[in-house]
Amino acid sequence: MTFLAKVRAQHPLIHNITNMVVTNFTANGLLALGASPFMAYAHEEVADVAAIANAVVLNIGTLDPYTVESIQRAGRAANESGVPVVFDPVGAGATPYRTQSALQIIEHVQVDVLRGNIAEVANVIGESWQIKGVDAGAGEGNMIQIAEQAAQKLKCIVAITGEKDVVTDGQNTYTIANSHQILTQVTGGGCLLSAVVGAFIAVADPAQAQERLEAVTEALAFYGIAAEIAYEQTAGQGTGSFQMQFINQLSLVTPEIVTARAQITSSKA
Ligand code: ATP
Ligand code: TZP
Ligand code: MG
Ligand code: MG
Repeated sequence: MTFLAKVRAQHPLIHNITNMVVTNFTANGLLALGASPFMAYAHEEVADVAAIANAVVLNIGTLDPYTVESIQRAGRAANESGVPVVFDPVGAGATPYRTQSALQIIEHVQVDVLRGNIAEVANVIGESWQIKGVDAGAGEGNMIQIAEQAAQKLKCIVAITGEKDVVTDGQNTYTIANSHQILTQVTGGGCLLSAVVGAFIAVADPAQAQERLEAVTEALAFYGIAAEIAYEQTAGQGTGSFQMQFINQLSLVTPEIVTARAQITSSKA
């Protein structure tokens, strides 16, 4: 059974601590996929929610001290209960506060998947890379190298997205060519992807590291294929129509379509 089929059969509960820009888009995207979104931030309940979730997705898009504390409490509770944690370090490198908060989170929480654009991931591991707000700018270096370096340093799976996406555990690396550039013109394209990665890793066997890596890779291929089909169906109509059709495709793309369209290549570090 593919991970997509398992998500649709199991409806994993995804605890999101995310940003105020993408909250509704994230919840609707997860519902379309077949997962159950749950947004919960209060210090009084985040540990309890994380412990009963099937994955926890942490995002610093509109961070403040209260949310950073919520993220750390949820992350630690997830670690204690063996619940997988996805971290999206939105805008790391854009301001010292954002970078320091991202570093503080990875110091206190064992992250299972780090998902970001190349600038965010580079800044999290102390490599400089230009970032304009939440969007990656120019930098020196190779996407695969930075991803592998980050995975080895943080001992987790790293997914860097851009024109192509890279997923690696520091040893085995997959490059995914599915996607469409129009996704970058819809806010939350990356944040929802991080939540979708949470839904896919939620249904992978935690004892099987390779299975987790494959689940994250399938999540990115599935998401890119949904974007490709949504674009094919709304070409010329603008980003609003694309956004609506993209949510539709998250519910309509089947495992068979993923198998037929996936463009995945593998390499070794
Ligand atoms: P940023 O804030 O820089 O936009 P992000 O966190 O939103 O980053 P992206 O890198 O935009 O994340 O990735 C979100 C989705 O958009 C991924 O599925 C990725 O494959 C796709 N994507 C990003 N850039 C491109 C591109 N130039 N061409 C095609 N697809 C892209
Ligand atoms: N500002 C702070 S968070 C955010 C914006 C615009 C959303 C970023 O979403 P994404 O998925 O990284 O494009
Ligand atoms: Mg984007
Ligand atoms: Mg982002």
